Amino acid sequence: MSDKRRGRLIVFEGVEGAGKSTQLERLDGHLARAGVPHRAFREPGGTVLGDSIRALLLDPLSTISARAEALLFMASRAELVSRELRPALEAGTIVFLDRFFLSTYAYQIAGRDLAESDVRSANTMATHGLVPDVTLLLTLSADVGLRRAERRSTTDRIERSGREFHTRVELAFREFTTREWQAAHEECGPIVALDASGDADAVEALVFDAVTSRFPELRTAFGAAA
Ligand code: Z5A
Repeated sequence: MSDKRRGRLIVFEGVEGAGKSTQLERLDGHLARAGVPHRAFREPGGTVLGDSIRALLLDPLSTISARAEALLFMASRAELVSRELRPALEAGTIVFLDRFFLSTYAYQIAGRDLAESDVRSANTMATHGLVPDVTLLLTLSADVGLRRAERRSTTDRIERSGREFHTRVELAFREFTTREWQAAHEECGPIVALDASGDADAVEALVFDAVTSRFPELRTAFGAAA
């Protein structure tokens, strides 16, 4: 399909507790202080329908089969892409997104063992061909990430999927950083792996470098905000 986008889609990915929300908030703060128009969304969610789906998907009391789970993530995504992401990008806005379809590839294909071809086809329908300008993949072991996330008072349904599930997810994310995998999955766009094991300031420096080297126009914005 033709791509009329003029904005930038910057996606954060990684295991639970990798620091995606923390880094997204920091980037968001830099751009806000510099007066650069931007939007931030998270998956699942970001629309009225998506927020209802999010509540269902994360509720520890929900019983959801693997295929239904994958399709619910897709429904939330389709709504977000058509109602929010595409219009914002076509208006020239920078869009930050906390998780996108790499998460489905990690959690539903590797984690739940669904067929890759089925999930990829459904995802093509959900994204309608939207490719991120860059995905910042925060790499961290599932163990460390879960320990960080456990500091929260509650755990959601997916967090409760067991250690083996989360190890499969971690290994999948690791595979996504390889050139071979990326060459076979062009729909994912460029993926930049960033070591998320340091403290939040160290990770922020890596994010800053990755974003400003890819989008030099933002270096000025960061400079103006400093
Ligand atoms: N999911 C899926 O299965 N399929 C899909 O297609 C999609 C998602 C899109 C969404 O839950 C769940 O849905 C998620 C994947 C699945 N489940 N799992 N498991 P969510 O949106 O509620 O959760 P999340 O995306 O995993 O976010 P998170 O747990 O909040 O992780 P995070 O955003 O990467 O981390 P954080 O909130 O920034 O930080 C977590 C804690 O660590 C917090 O206390 C921070 O202060 C601390 N932190 C952050 N950075 C650091 C550093 N560098 N050092 C030490 N401590 C840190």
